[in-house]
Amino acid sequence: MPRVVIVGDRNSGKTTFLGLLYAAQVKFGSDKADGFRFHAAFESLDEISGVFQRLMSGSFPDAATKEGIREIAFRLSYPKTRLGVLSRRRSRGASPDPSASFQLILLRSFEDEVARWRSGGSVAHGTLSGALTSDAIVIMVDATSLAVADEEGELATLGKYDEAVEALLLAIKRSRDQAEGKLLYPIFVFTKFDRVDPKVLRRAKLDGDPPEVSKKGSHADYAKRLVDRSMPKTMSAIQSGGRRGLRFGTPWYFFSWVRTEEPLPGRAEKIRLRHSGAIGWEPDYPSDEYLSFLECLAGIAADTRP
Ligand SMILES: Nc1nc2c(ncn2[C@@H]2O[C@H](COP(=O)(O)OP(=O)(O)OP(=O)(O)O)[C@@H](O)[C@H]2O)c(=O)[nH]1
Ligand SMILES: [Mg+2]
Repeated sequence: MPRVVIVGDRNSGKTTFLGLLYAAQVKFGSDKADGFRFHAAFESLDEISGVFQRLMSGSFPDAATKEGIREIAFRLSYPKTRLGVLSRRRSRGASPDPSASFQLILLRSFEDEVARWRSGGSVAHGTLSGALTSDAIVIMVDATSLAVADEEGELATLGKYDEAVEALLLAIKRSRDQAEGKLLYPIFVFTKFDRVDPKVLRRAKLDGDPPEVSKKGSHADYAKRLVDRSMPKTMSAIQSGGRRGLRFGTPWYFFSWVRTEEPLPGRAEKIRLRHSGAIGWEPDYPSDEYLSFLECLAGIAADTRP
């Protein structure tokens, strides 16, 4: 079962992302015409369905529901036709399996953990150790933390977070230097992209909205331009070669967001709901991005199958 580790800063939108991922699975799993099947095999089903219910009624995760989620296992089956990613791989001889299981592991207080480990602790103990044996690493980038460095300058780097992710990637590489022909897949997810500073996009010469996820090349280019500038150390760790041992795959990129209502003074921020055929009402979010994310995991499952 592929292990997918999620890293992100505190309050970066991790739980909301997982809740929306769940919502996308429910949406496509319940739409018969689509034939996309999701089997709820969550170990933390209570928590994730609690987050899901809040999102569906227009609220962000609360402190109680967001504490619980650490590890989520899920099983996904899908019709062969939907998965372009898979059919490409299948032609290279991988045996088609119409379903795949995943384990999503959320590393909590990621920066604290990295700091503790770098000041003398060991990465093999504590929650970071889960990352050492992962098949893919999901790197959350909070779009609201992207900023322009100065009037004429480039985008600012994400400093400490960039260094923390770089350190983790290099540690994973070191710990698996005997692995021959092994790939670790980096996946960047921009969260809260509805709140990205328009100045940042203008400075990077990007349109106000990312291209649709179906336009693979331009979608990736758009994201890469932001990641290259904000996470330079992480990117060079990913590109660092070496003839032996673990290598990093070409990164994948996704965008996560929900639209919110105009904030009312003194009230918690509300998610904007939209009408949806299958379910009634749902958050206003880019479900294609989450579906593609799941397809990406399915592709990784096909590649990592022993
Ligand atoms: N506008 C907007 N706000 C978001 C989005 N995602 C998260 N937020 C805001 O960010 C807050 C934190 O989101 P969570 O998903 O709980 O973040 P987290 O990373 O799980 O937080 P911790 O578990 O506490 O580290 C939410 O309460 C929202 O206010 C988004 O897509 N759009
Ligand atoms: Mg959380």
